[in-house]
Amino acid sequence: MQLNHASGYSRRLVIKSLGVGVAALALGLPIFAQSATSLTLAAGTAQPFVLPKLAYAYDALEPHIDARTMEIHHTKHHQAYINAANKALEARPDLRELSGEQLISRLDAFEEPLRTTLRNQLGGHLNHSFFWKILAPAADYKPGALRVAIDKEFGSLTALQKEFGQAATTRFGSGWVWLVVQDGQLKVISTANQDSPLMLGVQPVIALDVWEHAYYLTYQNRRADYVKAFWAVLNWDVAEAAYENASSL
Ligand code: MN3
Repeated sequence: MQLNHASGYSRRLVIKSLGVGVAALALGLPIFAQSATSLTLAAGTAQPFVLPKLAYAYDALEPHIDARTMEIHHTKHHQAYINAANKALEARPDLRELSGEQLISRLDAFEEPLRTTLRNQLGGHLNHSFFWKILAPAADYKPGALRVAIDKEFGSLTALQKEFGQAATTRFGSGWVWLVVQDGQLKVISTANQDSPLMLGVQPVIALDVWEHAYYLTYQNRRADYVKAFWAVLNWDVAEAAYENASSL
């Protein structure tokens, strides 16, 4: 949809068009949560955006992801995305009631440079918010419907890990690798920079940040080793919940 962004009237149109899409935006994840029937926003996705607290200590993922990396990644990198997204939206009180998920899912409705700023900075905020939740100290999990679906659709967890690792190591430069649900099917995709799977209309189940800042202190250039280590700190309970929500849409 191309809108004339110079007039206040068109800005009201943007809100109206976004509002109509609310029911379709049932992004039922803990972080991407947006009730299909309510405008109540999940913590952290309402404006102004705030840095979510982690459910574990910075050193809780060692030796797989070191404490210093976690602290810098969370307090510096993620905070910077939040600050930039909030700054860009300061001048747009007409968009204040929209959640991060609503904004990122409708980027085409916005003019430049706002569109690119939201893509990069709000994308960074939402991606990292999901990433912190999908991580956890090593623990025993009870395999659920997601693990059954992985076996069915990929053949085995090992086969998924191989495909995921392939996507992670071949993503040139900075980006993310995702296990998503698309049309009811599990699929491995990667996105460049801070592009969100919500921009593609697909729901994330598992996410891995493959920017160098996510692993460089411990792994330097060894991205493949970081990707392997990731599976030891994956929170399968959250992944199962994300899968269940994505599958119910
Ligand atoms: Mn990052």
